[in-house]
Amino acid sequence: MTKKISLLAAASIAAILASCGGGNSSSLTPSSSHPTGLSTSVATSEVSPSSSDPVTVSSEAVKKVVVTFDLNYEGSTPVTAEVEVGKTVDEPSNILRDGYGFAGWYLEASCENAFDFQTLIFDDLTLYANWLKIDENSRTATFHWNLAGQPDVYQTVYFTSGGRVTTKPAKPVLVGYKFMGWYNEATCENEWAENRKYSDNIDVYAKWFNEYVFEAEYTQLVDLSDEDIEAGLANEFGEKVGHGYSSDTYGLANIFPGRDLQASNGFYISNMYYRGAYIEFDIECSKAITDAILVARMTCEYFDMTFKPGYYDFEVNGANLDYSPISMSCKNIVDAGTIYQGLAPKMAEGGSGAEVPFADYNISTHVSFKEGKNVLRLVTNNSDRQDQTGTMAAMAPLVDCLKLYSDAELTFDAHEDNLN
Ligand SMILES: [Ca+2]
Repeated sequence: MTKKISLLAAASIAAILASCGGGNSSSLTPSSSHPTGLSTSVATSEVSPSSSDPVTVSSEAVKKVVVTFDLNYEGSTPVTAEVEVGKTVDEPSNILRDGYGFAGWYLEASCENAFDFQTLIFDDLTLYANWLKIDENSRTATFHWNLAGQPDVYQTVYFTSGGRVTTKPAKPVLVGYKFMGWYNEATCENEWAENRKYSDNIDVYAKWFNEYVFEAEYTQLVDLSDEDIEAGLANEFGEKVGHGYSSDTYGLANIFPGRDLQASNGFYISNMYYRGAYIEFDIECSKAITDAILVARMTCEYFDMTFKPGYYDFEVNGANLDYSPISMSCKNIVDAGTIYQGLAPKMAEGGSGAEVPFADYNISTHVSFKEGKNVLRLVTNNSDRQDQTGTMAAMAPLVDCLKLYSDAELTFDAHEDNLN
């Protein structure tokens, strides 16, 4: 029996070790360390009253603190995890006790204040397991992944009949998806009321949106329409016109490398510095939707810039999206030990050429697409010429990519030949 509990402790430590590197406990994936149902399982092993010495794992690489997981019952063996200062700790899996259901980690042995695993840890910390004795009043809340390709159960927790579900699993995270909350049914129509009291076992289902990343450098830059040529948006060869600082650019020359700016896919589109300039994303949608989430990854060049509807537009099938003003700042950009104010380092006297890294900006949570083909355009709609910016005739962001979230299937007509 002693051997069995030792193996259990070792497994927990291995799970902690396996997840310590990233320092982000919220990334629960269906890997071998995933806590699917494990942290709430009922142990069949007996508990050994043997050594109570914590098992500590050492590393000298970076400053670390120790989180001790005290199982909080007589004879239990605590496990510990080393965490980089300022990071989160992962919740250990497979926490077992005979006759009890695991009911979460608390800040004190009396289990009054639940620990939030999103908390950044700066000092040594001890957490205490809470347990619910399994009896005729015990009920289970089963949280389901509710996503094809994933296991059925994400986590099961115990609660007392007539009470609230006091132990809630950490928010599930999965690359390529966005978790949208817990729902009462697999079809995700009614949001789960987590503060309600329940008398019977319940099932709760995760709602997911697919994540799509559409790169600006894969939008159409050549073979533009005669209409665009006549409007001066493309040259006589059908290449998209860009206005740069000192000269015009055409077609694929509007693509710039941006690895240093943390550009998705390593490239972005610039030079849309004149009224009417646009970047168009042609998107096929599997069904009519009204609740897609749109995030634009952008940055500013040369100057602080503020964008708002009517000045720089996000146009879906001809209608402008309403969005809250977005301010981008070149201030406080640190490069080679210098803090630059007002102008990007590439413009400041003695500047090194460094620019402002790309960032994600929330545009809308209510984007409507129709079934079939949709056109999403980013349109420069101002003529704010800045004195120092050469031939540039408007304010516009550098555009890296769009991120769209929806339960529909979205297909981007990507011109991947642009980078060949
Ligand atoms: Ca990009």
